[in-house]
Amino acid sequence: AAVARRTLAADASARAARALPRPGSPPAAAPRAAARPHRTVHDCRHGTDLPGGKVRAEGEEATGDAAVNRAYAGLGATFDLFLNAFGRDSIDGSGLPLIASVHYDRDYANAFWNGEQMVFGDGDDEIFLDFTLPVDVIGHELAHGFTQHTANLEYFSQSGALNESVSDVFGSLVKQYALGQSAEAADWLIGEGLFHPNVQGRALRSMKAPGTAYDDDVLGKDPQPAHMDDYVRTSGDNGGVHINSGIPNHAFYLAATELGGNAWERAGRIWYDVMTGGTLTPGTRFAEFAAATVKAAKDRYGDGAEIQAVLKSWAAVGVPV
Ligand code: ASN
Ligand code: ZN
Repeated sequence: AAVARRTLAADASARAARALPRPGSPPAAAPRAAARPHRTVHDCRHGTDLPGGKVRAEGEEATGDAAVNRAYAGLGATFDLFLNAFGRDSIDGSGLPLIASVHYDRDYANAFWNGEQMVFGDGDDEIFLDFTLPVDVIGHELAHGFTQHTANLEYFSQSGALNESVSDVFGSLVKQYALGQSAEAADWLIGEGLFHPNVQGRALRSMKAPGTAYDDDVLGKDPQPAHMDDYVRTSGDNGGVHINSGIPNHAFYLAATELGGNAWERAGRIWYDVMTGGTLTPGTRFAEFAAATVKAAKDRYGDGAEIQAVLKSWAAVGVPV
């Protein structure tokens, strides 16, 4: 049966190779058009119907609404990172149109990827400002789409914390790439500028120093660990996906700063290779992910500084490789 299948496949491809171009199709040697984003921003006008009314499409000029324009720019910044740093055409690798809705609901203090698009609230104006403000938050939400189209890490427990961490990694890289910042110059914060001035804190999370992003009377203290010894076992937050992401977040930070230079070039490429390499499963846990980064570092860079940096980083956060 296997032989027969191969023969059939060979026949089919030979037929395809002999096929004449259809009238109107471009000549075979024509260069492919450069990939470009296909963005659409919608306005929910404080309702919850998605996507809401279209207010800005690709190529249209800025509107009078800063949230719309920030979302549009953030989609572009994320598209640019994936294309220019990794050669990926949009988050699915096939030019997926990028859709965002702003002004979702009233006093909505979050942003999310719903499987098809991004959604941003205006914040509650007591703790959170507008969720389109930090470009890394836009990158974070879109990176959930990237994960959905690649490793599809299950949003629970360790695989969920990896899903969250991958969104923080690529969200932070979107910001670093947009600002042209090296690993040394980057703040490694997620959601800097999102808190209301009343809040005692700089950001939602810190990849450089998990657990120190905020310490506030109302919010309490940033609960993120930076080491497996402090892994938080909880039934809340899908098993602490936004908490324990501090551990792989910190490993990425350590690898990127150990290597130095632009984080998207080597550390980012290794993490990208892991996500797109086809070896992860939805249930992948920290140790398996760490082993995959070691293999990816070796496959791409051989026995050099990269694999050493990756090994050292996972050891520093207590994940065995
Ligand atoms: N903003 C959150 C996130 O992207 C929403 C959520 O909990 N899924 O992680
Ligand atoms: Zn997330």
